[in-house]
Amino acid sequence: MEGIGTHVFRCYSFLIISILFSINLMWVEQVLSETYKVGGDEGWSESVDYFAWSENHNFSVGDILLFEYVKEEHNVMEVTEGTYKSCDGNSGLVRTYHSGSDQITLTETGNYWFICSFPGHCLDGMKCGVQVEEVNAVPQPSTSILPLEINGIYRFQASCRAWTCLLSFGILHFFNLI
Ligand SMILES: [Cu+2]
Repeated sequence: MEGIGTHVFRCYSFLIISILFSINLMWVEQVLSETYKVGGDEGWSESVDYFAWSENHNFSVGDILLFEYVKEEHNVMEVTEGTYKSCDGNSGLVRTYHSGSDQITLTETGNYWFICSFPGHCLDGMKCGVQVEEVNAVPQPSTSILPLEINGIYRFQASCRAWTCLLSFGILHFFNLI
C-alpha cells in the first residue's frame, strides 16, 4: 500500500527532474548557435577591417551573420571567391541583401564571401570572408561569451527534445516506474 505522501513525492520529483532537463537542453542549444554582428559595434561600413574581425571569430554551421548598415548607402552581396578578390560585382553573384538589417544563416561548412557593391566600397575594404566549421558538439563552459540571439531552428529542436523528455517521464510515472 502506498501512502498519499509517496504519490505527492513522486509528482514533485517528476516535475523537478523535467524542469532541470528542459533547462539543460535549452542551455546546450544556446551554446551551439550564435548570431554575430558583422564588424562588431561599427557594423557594415567602410571603416572596419573585416579581415581582422573575421579572424577573431569562430563560425559554425547554424550561426547567423547580422549585417547592419544604412540601406541607402550600402548593401550586402554574397559572391564567389573570385569576385570577393576582384571586387567586380558584374559577375560571381550568389545572393543580394539590401534591407539594412540582414540576417544570413550559415547553413554549410566552407567559405562565404561578402562585398558591398556600391561604387568603390569593396575596393575600400568593404568585403568580408568567413570560414564556417562543423558544429562544435561539446558545450563550452558557462563562462564563454553568451550568444546575442538563439537561432530559431535550434530553439525549436531544443523544445522538441525537452517535450520528448517530459513525455517519457510522464509515461514512466504513469506506470509507477519512477
Ligand atoms: Cu558600401
